Amino acid sequence: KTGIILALDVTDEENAIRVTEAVADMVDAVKIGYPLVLGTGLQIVSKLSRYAPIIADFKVADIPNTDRLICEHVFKAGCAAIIVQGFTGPDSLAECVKTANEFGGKVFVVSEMSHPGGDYFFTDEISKEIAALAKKSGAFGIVAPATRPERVKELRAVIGADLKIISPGVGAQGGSAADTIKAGADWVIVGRSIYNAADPKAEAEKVKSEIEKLI
Ligand code: BMP
Repeated sequence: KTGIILALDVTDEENAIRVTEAVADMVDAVKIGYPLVLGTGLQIVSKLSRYAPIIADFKVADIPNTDRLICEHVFKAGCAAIIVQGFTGPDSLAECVKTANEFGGKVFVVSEMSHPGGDYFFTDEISKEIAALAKKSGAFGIVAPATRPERVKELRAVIGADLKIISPGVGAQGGSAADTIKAGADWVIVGRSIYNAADPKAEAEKVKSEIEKLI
C-alpha cells in the first residue's frame, strides 16, 4: 500500500494511459470521473483497470432506482468502487450499497468537500451526520477534505476504525499528504500535481515518500 489514489482528470485516452502507466507502481487505485469518461467513454475503464483498481467518481445523487441503474453500469464496466453523495438520504445510499455488493464493489460517500465553498452547506454537523449515515448504510468509506485535516480527524472519530477515508485536496488545492494521513485518512487523492507534472512518476514518488516518513 502506498496511500495514494491518482485522480485522473485528463480528458483523452492517450494522456490517461500515459499517466497511469507512469505511476501505476506508486498508486493503490485510480479515480476517474466525468472529465475522462465524458471525454473517452466508459470503455476507458477496461483499458485502465489493467494497471490499478478503478474508482468511479460520479458523485451519484438521485432517487434509489436511478442510483441503481448508474451503479450497475459502473460495476459492469469493471470499476472496483463508486463515489456517491450522502445528502440524498438513507434509501438512496442503501440502494447504492446494495447494488455495489451484488457486484463485489465498494461505495465511498462524500461527507464534506475540499474546495473553499465546500463547508458552506456541508457544515460540521451535516458532514458528521452524513458520515454516520455512511457507516450505518454499510458503505466502505467516506471522502473527506485534505484541505481541512481537522475535519478529517473529526469525521474519523464519527466513523471509527471500520470505514476507510479517502481525501482529495493534496497538492493543487494546498493540502498536505502527511497532515492528512496523520489526521486519520487511509489514502490521499492526488490529481493535477501528478498528471500535470513534467515527470508524473517523480511527483508521485515525492508524495509516497512523504507518507512513508510517517511510518
Ligand atoms: P486535484 O488534486 O487536481 O485537486 O484533484 C482532486 C480530485 O478530487 C478531483 O477529481 C476532484 O473532482 C475530486 N474531489 C475534490 O477535489 N474534492 C472533494 O471534496 C471531492 C472530490 O471528489
